[in-house]
Amino acid sequence: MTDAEILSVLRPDGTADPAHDPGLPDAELLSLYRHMVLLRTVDEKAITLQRSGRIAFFVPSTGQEACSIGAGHAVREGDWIFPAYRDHGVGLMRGYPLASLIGQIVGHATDATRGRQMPNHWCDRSIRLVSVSSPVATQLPHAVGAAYAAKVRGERVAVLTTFGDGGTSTGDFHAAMNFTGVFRLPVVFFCENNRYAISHPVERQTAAGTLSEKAAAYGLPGVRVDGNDVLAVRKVVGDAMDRARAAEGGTLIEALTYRIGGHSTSDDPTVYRSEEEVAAWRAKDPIRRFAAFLKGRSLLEDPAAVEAEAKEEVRRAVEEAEGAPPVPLSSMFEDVYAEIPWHLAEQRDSLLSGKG
Ligand SMILES: Cc1ncc(C[n+]2csc(CCOP(=O)(O)OP(=O)(O)O)c2C)c(N)n1
Repeated sequence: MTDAEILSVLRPDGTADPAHDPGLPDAELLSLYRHMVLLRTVDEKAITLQRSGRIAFFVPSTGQEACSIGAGHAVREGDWIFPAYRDHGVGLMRGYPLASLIGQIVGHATDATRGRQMPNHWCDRSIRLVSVSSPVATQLPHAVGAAYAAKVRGERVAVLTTFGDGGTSTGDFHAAMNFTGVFRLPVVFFCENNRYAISHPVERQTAAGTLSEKAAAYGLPGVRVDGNDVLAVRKVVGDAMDRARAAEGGTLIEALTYRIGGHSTSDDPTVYRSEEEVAAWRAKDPIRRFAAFLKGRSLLEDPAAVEAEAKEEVRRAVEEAEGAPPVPLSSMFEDVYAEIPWHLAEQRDSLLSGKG
């Protein structure tokens, strides 16, 4: 991989490069920060819940908060989101309620997916947040389909889809990028290159110098951005979404970042990564970096207060989700058929009578 042209805004001295600063109002800057802290707090709590047997599984995004939150902030009402499993931050930034997010991982009655989905498989029709796909990169052709439909209907919306570096090796990536190029569709492909697909390093994933240069083969612009810089991510995703809404076609964005924790709660990353490598990326923490910028602008006085507020919000959401009753057994037979077929009705009755 080469280091060619990586766009960043936040400079080492904590100031923003005026050439690319998206120029967000103070309240929006603070909102970005709060959501990044909230996202990290969700991770910490979810890992504790999983380790103590209160949830089954979790996919953390620690280290990648600037990607999800920066990209999520560029999504407007009417746009569609087809996210990867690691991007709960996109929904959170778009207004997906924390109570729903925690409800989904706990899987009790407050879970909109009624305990049928794995944790991290969120969806919310009201904000066009389409259900997370488990198979790597299958969300890309789904996003393209939604974009094609929007184009046919003459709607001026953009479609954001997010995925990892491993996703670029799939046939779905090729088909989605090609279709988007040929039909000039409003899709923003946001690839979070966190350097690993579970244990598989990105250098073994491709022989190309960068992932963004793959865009050229499909006639799309390809952009590389510092994925630990929330303002830079906001800038490039915002520009690409604007282009999409203006019917100027799709974009591939490669955000360079790093997953600080395991791939999921079922992974032990110490067997394939060195402590030095992780420490080097910890030093580039996206939240600390943004906090330095906010402090320089006198917008953030007390980061500990923001953290305490996030902890309390998450604590309350967990309490609500765990306090909800379990999903009733009968729900297993609902939501598929408008009229339940006789053989399923028979099975349901047998189960509910306790004789099943
Ligand atoms: C088609 C398919 N193959 C394999 C898997 C198992 N799997 C789950 S996540 C993952 C790695 C994906 O890595 P990447 O796309 O880089 O995203 P990241 O997890 O790093 O965010 C794999 C191989 C899967 N879910 N789907």
